[in-house]
Amino acid sequence: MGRAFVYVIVGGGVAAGYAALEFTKRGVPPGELCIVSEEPIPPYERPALSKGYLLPEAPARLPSFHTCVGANEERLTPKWYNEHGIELVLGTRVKSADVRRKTLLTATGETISYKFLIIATGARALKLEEFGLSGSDAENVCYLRNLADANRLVNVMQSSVGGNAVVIGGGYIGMECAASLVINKIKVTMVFPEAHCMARLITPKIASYYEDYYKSKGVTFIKGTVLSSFDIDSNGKVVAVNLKDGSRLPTDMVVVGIGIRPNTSLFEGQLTLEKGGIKVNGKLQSSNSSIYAVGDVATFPLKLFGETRRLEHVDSARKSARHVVAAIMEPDKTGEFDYLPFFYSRVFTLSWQFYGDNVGEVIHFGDFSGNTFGAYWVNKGHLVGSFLEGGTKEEYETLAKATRLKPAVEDLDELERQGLGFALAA
Ligand code: FAD
Ligand code: NAD
Ligand code: ISD
Repeated sequence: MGRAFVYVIVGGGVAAGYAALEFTKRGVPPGELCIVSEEPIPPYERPALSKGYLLPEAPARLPSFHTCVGANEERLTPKWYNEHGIELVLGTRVKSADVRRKTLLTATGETISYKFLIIATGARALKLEEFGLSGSDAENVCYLRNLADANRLVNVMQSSVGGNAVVIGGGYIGMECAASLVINKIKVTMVFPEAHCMARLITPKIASYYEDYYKSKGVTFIKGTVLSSFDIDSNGKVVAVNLKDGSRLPTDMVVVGIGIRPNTSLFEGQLTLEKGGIKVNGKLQSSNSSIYAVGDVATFPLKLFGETRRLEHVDSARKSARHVVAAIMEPDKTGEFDYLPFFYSRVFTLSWQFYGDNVGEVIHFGDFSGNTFGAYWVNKGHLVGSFLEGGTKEEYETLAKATRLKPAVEDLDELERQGLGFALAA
């Protein structure tokens, strides 16, 4: 059995939702677009899962955060897809792809063929087992990638109120979940191997601000070590976390956020991969001219910095998705994807934004004993990256504009003195 479409998107996450909206804006006729997704629900704004979804009071729930509300665009409900003649094949994993025949085979045995394929399979959470550890299947060990994980985390949190949690990993998931756990009245210990939190992105000085803030909320940090094993009771629940440094942390629950792997396996051996993702050109087209890739799974040329990157953030998923649709539907009118990396987070009353690249010398500015401070990264005499905590909408916009311009920086002391003023003048 088989069906044929002009456009098929494999994966039904953030990028798929934004691509669907763009297809309709560009007038795709009904019946030409199909989205196949392992998830049983239409695309939603994944960032909500570690923020509003975990709140103890008035939590965010679907359908309120279907794409594309995160970019203040239309909310695409199942009815919307239906009205636009977009075929949603949900709860269905694609188990193999044949790029020569231009077909996908689903786990239900259906063959779906395409003229153009967009790979939007995102990424999966790394499991402890991949680091030689065990215990991921214990009933109070939680990961967070999709709605099913979020529902599980909510249930485990609700039965741990007043108790303790250990958060493994000091990256984005670790920091955002730790904040949510605190808000749910759970005492948190964070464990990670680096010297400070968010080591992939921020400086020790910025990290120290956030760690102090978290400590003021009762969070304990255990750094420079990793988990060695869990103590699991006869009911299959973790009761304590043992660390390599010899310490033992009794706990009611565990959250694990130790990074991701892009979902490339369908195409390994068929398409060129680079930096862990599907390699695409400036039109987001893979080594096969009928196949494109966007979002977390795509390694694309970052024109601004003259190198290829794979990014794991929602803005890049949204913008690459919009661009790919333009590149497919109007190839002659569409230039190369020219993206300024943008990452952000919001926890407690904190809120930061980052633009560009975090390489080169770092100049901090602002008031680290107050609420508004930031940093610039200067590489080869040019400003290439910027970070701001507690900025206004206008300040963030200014920072984004200035970072894209990569202005020359002659005097680092002067840059430090000017702080945000430098971006305003750029
Ligand atoms: P995804 O949104 O992950 O979608 C991939 C889809 O493909 C999924 O539906 C998956 O089930 C499906 N799929 C995979 N393989 C198959 C297959 N074989 N067959 C069928 N379907 C398949 N970024 C930020 O910038 N800010 C944030 O605050 C932020 N918060 C986040 C919070 C959480 C909890 C998580 C997990 C991520 C967060 N991110 C954030 C990252 C952001 O959500 C991702 O960068 C974004 O979702 C990537 O979009 P995507 O469409 O590429 O992948
Ligand atoms: P991450 O890469 O941000 O952090 C992984 C962390 O795992 C590292 O900081 C490290 O401390 C830790 N780690 C690695 N190996 C370990 C080990 N063996 N034992 C203990 N700790 C170990 O990944 P994440 O936090 O899992 O986030 C997953 C994905 O979700 C990422 O793609 C991220 O971009 C995305 N996300 C983004 C946001 C945001 O942008 N605000 C929020 C949530 C999630
Ligand atoms: O996707 C990302 C991310 O989360 C980062 O911190 O890319 C960056 C790089 O790792 C650094 O620019």
